Amino acid sequence: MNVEKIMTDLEKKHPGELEYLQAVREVLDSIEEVYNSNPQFETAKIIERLVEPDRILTFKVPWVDDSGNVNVNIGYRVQFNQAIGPYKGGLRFHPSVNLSILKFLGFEQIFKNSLTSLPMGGAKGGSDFNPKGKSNAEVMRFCQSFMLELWKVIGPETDVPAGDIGVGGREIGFLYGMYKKLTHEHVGVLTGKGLNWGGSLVRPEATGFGGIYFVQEMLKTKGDDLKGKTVAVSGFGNVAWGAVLKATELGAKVVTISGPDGYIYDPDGISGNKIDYMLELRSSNQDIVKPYSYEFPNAQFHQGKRPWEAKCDIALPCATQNELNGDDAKLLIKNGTKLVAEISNMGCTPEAVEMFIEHKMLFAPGKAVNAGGVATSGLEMTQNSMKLNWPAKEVDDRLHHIMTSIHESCIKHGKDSSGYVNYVKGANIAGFIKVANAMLDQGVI
Ligand code: 2IT
Repeated sequence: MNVEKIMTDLEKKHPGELEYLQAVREVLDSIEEVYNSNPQFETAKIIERLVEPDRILTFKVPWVDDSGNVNVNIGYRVQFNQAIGPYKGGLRFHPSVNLSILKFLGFEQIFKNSLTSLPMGGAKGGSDFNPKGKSNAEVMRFCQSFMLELWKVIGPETDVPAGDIGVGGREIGFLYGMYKKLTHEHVGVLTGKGLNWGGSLVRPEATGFGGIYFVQEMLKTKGDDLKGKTVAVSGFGNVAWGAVLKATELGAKVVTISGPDGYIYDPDGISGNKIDYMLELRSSNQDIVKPYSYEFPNAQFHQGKRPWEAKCDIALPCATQNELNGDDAKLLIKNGTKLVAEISNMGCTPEAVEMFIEHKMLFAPGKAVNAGGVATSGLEMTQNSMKLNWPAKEVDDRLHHIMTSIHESCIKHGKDSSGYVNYVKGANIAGFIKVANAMLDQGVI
């Protein structure tokens, strides 16, 4: 494989799809050596087949708002790869959504899902619809219209969507209701379902909890743990909430959360009822974090700034892609941060990642750190197939075990001769090998 040639060809075919090209380059750089020492991959053109999605569905989503106005959004499903299981991955509803973003997320999902050790292929979907500021009825009408197209290409053994940014329990409920009406079937076609109708305990917490379990393993390699550590978190949604909850439970002090409007610095730590307040903030239907500083006056609100300027031992991006850039990385390094783990998808820019690795910091990528979310979706699918519900402890124990084994895979494939663990390389190689071998076994399809 010649990485530069593949990238040049892809840039020609998909000009301007920056996030997608960024995600592909990171994987190619990581796997180049392994790929080229296994000529059977080149013969079968595994990489050329892997970087293009199996198919992309785009569709129109017309809906009527509460004032009677007709609105039109775009809906997408990118079915990327199904070598090791049915397509699986979230739906993102956010005004920034475009094909490049969904292709990057779908591509990453292939390797992430492979790392979980569960049989799930990679996919992603969503819409440029913004649920913030919309009424429940508007969100319902949008979701129903979205599912009127999506239902044709999904199914419990075909493609199992879930939530992502802007898609939580409420949206999954409306989507599921319409799917059921259209198909006359009550099946596990979506994950993140309500507990009364097929959902799994611990799924809401799973991405954040899994991320913190992974961080624990990273710290363990240095004989360290979370007790007494100062942690900076970005975002204030579902992922940030789960991470703050578990980090605090394990004795860390979380001092920041953030929104599009700026970040909160709480010198006393975000714990107890302040964590519950994050849920309130989220359901307030506004995309701002500032009200936290009215509710808890000891906390400061920093308008228009990102949390990476706060002094911390551990930084956890929990919001969206490329939310931590080279300048932020410099600040963190200057302030003595020892560990950065992406709980968001591709939270750091390539410049930032390069700096962390150059400085031999503990750094791990989203596809390993945040895999607990989709892993627990996989456990929800298992429970749906058995028509059984596991108790919370069973789900949490399995999640913990999966995160520990993903960490082991990263060490196995990412440790260099000096003993430094390159988690980016480790995660990409471990995720890739399994998918590539499955593709070899199954022929050119
Ligand atoms: O990025 C992700 O892994 C998710 N949004 C969760 C996907 C899933 O299918 O649970």
